[in-house]
Amino acid sequence: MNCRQTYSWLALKQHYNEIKNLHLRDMFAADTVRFADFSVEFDGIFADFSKNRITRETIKLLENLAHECNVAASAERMFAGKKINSTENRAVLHTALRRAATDSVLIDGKNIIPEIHEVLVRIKVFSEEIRDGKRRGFTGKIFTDIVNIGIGGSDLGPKLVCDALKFYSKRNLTVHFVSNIDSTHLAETLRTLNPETTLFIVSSKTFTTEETMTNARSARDWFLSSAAVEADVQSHFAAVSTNFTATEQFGINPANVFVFRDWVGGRYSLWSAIGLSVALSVGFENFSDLLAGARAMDKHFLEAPFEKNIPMLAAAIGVWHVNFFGAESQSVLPYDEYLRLLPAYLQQLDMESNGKSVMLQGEPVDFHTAPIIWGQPGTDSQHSFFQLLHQGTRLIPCDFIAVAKPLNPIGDHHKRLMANFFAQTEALMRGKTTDEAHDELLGAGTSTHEAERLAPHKTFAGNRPTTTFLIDKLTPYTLGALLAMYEHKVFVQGIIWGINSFDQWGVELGKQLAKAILPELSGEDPVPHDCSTAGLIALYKKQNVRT
Ligand code: G6Q
Repeated sequence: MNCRQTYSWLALKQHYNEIKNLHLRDMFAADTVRFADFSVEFDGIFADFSKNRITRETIKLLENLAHECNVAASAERMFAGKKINSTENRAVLHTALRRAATDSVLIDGKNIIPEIHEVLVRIKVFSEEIRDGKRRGFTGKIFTDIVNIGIGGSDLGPKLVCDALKFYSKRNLTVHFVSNIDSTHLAETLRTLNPETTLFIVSSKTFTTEETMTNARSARDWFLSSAAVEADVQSHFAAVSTNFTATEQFGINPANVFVFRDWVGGRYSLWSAIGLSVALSVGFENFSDLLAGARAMDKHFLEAPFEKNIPMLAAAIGVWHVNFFGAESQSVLPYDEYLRLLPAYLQQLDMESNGKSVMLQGEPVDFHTAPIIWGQPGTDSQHSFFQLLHQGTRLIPCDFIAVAKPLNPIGDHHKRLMANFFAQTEALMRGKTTDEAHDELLGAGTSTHEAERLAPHKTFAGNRPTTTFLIDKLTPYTLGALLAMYEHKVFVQGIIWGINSFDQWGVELGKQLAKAILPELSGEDPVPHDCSTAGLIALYKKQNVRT
């Protein structure tokens, strides 16, 4: 069903016209319980939605929309393993990866939970043996460096989590991530590493991805160019994949292969064996806590009433911004250095999932879907693009994320960080009127003429929507809950928009063309191109002569 044809969409349209000119400043002034009414506390994550341009009526209408679009029933179908990824005829079961061992989820009549837990036990044993120095390199030395070779979903999730949980990591075991096919990425990573103490994890769902396989082969060459012999590859390479045959062909010892299944999408795979690097870095207990946090969020998502359901509200308010206020982008602003990779991770999660223009039955959408996700950590970003957030011409809803208990307290740094955090959402909400700017200038001794000239430049329209997530403490558990929250937010939006959030056909065309161009770069006859592409290829071939 097209969401635009629902009763609630029409009602929301009318409601938008009624409230679009309300200013958040006035809404707060008139309603002292706004904060209490539009915020939700869940297990160490506090979400404040009150600084969005919503009223109680908005929430009611959005709830009706979710209801008319069958969001709750669709969520149950996903959790139950129905094949909701219709273009690939696959179930979507990243949530099963964090279920308890006693649970049961059936695919084609088979319970998949026992296999998930068998793999978890293997991850536990393997990661503990490496961390404890029981498993060593070919010369008997303890491993000091792990290199995860993977890209997209096989990189962004574990990279984010390893970085975010660095506080909990084993400091004498460094995890590196190599993703780009640009050889600089591999070369700069390996430059200081010792082959005797380096373990490679080749992470690829398909084990055919060009970037990953090219990097994996070059890493093996690098390893073999030391004193190692072919048989030593067995103790220095592990793999995470759904393609057991290909890992074997590559020469990886089956005992070092950790499997997952095709019902886990790449960008949803950090909970699977793709999290092996996480378990190596922070230990299996912490990896389990990450899963537990996500599991708790799954329960909250399935059970909490709409008006107290964090992912539902985040999703519905996001739809409200995109489809009614015409917001083109959404900024993610973590005020915690450990969460600096969150915007990049969410770019893939959100834009690869919902960057679609075709509905489930193949008809084109006649409304906007995923916003452009972007962001950087605060306070750094305050000194760059915040100008546009405050005074630019576009409406950019922002997620502000901070942690109440700092992991590395030094002096009053955290208070200063948080003062900025609170000030920014207040400023974006309130703004500053021209009169206020004018009076302020006069108060500072500026002449009347000068105050009039400068006041428009110092005016802030305000009324810019923000959602605040205040995390009690950054732990594996709260991180797991936060990431699962975003997964469900993306899911709900995909259901409302009637698109398939779990395929990614849009990345295929470029891959196909690259395959055709590659032989041409090595001297084979050119394939037909437009004159721009042909001209650029010819120029590159001329310039790329090795000196
Ligand atoms: C994610 C995508 C994509 C994928 C990479 C890597 O949802 O499917 O980012 O993760 O293309 O794929 P492999 O894991 O198969 O190498």
